[in-house]
Amino acid sequence: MSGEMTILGSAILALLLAGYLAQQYLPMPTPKVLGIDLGTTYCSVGVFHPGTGDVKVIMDDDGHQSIPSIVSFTEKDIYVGYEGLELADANPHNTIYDAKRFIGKIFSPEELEKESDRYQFKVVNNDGEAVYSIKTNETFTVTPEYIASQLLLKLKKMAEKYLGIPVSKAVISVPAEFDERQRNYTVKAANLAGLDILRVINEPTAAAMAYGLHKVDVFNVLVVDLGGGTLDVSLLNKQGGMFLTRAMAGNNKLGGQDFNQRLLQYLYDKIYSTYGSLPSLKEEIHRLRQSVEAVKLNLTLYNSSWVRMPLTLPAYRSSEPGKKVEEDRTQENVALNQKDESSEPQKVHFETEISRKLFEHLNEDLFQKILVPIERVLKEGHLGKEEVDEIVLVGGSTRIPRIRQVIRDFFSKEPNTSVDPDLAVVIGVAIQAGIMGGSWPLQVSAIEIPNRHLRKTNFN
Ligand SMILES: *[C@@H]1O[C@H](CO)[C@@H](O)[C@H](O)[C@H]1NC(C)=O
Ligand SMILES: *[C@@H]1O[C@H](CO)[C@@H](O)[C@H](O)[C@H]1NC(C)=O
Ligand SMILES: *[C@@H]1O[C@H](CO)[C@@H](O)[C@H](O)[C@H]1NC(C)=O
Ligand SMILES: *[C@@H]1O[C@H](CO)[C@@H](O)[C@H](O)[C@H]1NC(C)=O
Ligand SMILES: CC(=O)N[C@H]1CO[C@H](CO)[C@@H](O)[C@@H]1O
Repeated sequence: MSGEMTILGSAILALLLAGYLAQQYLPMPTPKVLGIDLGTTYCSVGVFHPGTGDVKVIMDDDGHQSIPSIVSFTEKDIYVGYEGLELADANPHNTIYDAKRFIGKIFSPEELEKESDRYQFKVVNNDGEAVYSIKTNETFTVTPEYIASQLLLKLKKMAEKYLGIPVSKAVISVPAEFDERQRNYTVKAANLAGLDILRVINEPTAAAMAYGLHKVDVFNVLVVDLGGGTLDVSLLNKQGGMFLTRAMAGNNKLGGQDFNQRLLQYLYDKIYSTYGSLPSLKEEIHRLRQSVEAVKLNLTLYNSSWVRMPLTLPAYRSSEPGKKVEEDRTQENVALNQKDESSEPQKVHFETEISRKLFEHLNEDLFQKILVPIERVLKEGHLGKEEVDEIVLVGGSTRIPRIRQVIRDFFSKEPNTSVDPDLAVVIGVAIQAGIMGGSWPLQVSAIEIPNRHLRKTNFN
């Protein structure tokens, strides 16, 4: 009997040894499971390389690590990502974006109407679900999950090109606040793209994993995700290597676009006070918006930046709809303006310096608003701010130095910012995909405990 045990024991040992040697001497195993971040405005795909333990975020043909979540329909074809973005201006009614805001969601008629007013494409109410009406040389409707499937198909192809083999399995992330229905529809979208979803994980959990927090000894993790238009704050607890979402709060009307708007308003005021009129050419307004974004990005690195551009301004005083113009319209002024209306537009070279200090001053109240949902999740989680072990910052807007400082000052603690905030989620999902792909036989396979009863508090 004991002899048999020994033989069995030796056999097992031999097997383990063979496995170990195989890992050492066989060619690097190819990743088999994709990690996908299907974002509202951008999406990305990554893989975990079992051999090296590195995550690779896969690039498109032009070297982008993320593609815009945009799908544009024309008579000829369906254009996805950057190709869809290029068509957005020329084909606005058939160019769909923000599909993640609609996927798997049931709306009241009023809610859906209000939502669709924000877009140039047509949203139709189909028993409470949103569908998009497309009109090329034919008229048809598509669902949000179909839009998502086109994005996922593109990501899948990028990954297959990089890996050189077909892939059919993936792990995908969703916002922590997604209910079961929204999760199911996200999975359905992946299935339409020929992907089998092994696990759906929450975005904040993925971000925490990108920092390796599943492997170190921490208990309370706070994830702040500030993107282009929304703020999401999640409080996670780690229990025996598993993350549990304890509380969520956010503001779905706060993000990079709002900071740009403040700067744009400042420039309008400056132009008006210097030249007495405002740009009216669509092209110039577009370029002004682009330089606002460029200045904001530069100010994350430099103390000051410049806006420099030629403008063609109407000779008379114009007023922007909704803009407050100083009340200096004396009788004389009005007469002057009327006379000027027929004269040539003035061509000027507009140039102004924007310091980081000025940008911070213009946005200080908005930056302070970030603390509201943070305080809320601490209160809901019955946690003092000194009990938070790690603070993880995600989303492009967390690059703004003043925002980091507001958070650092509140916690008297350095937040975790070393991972690219635009890629933290996809990196974390790829790590989970590596675990699911069995890169190491004894890896745990689950990293998250679902919390079905949690609701998110919104502050707008
Ligand atoms: C629309 O155009 C495409 C390609 O130009 C063509 O294949 C399709 O049959 C056309 N559909 C209709 C209804 O004319
Ligand atoms: C989601 O999908 C699962 C499995 O297919 C199903 O059991 C469940 O009822 C679905 N839930 C909703 C809300 O659609
Ligand atoms: C920016 O300004 C701060 C003080 O206001 C100074 O300490 C820092 O060196 C400056 N950085 C650059 C790049 O000029
Ligand atoms: C941003 O910084 C780069 C590098 O210094 C510079 O070349 C570029 O002109 C700057 N852009 C703006 C809008 O200030
Ligand atoms: C400020 C900072 O970088 N904090 C932590 C970020 O996360 C790692 C865990 O991987 C910690 O070791 C750092 O101290």
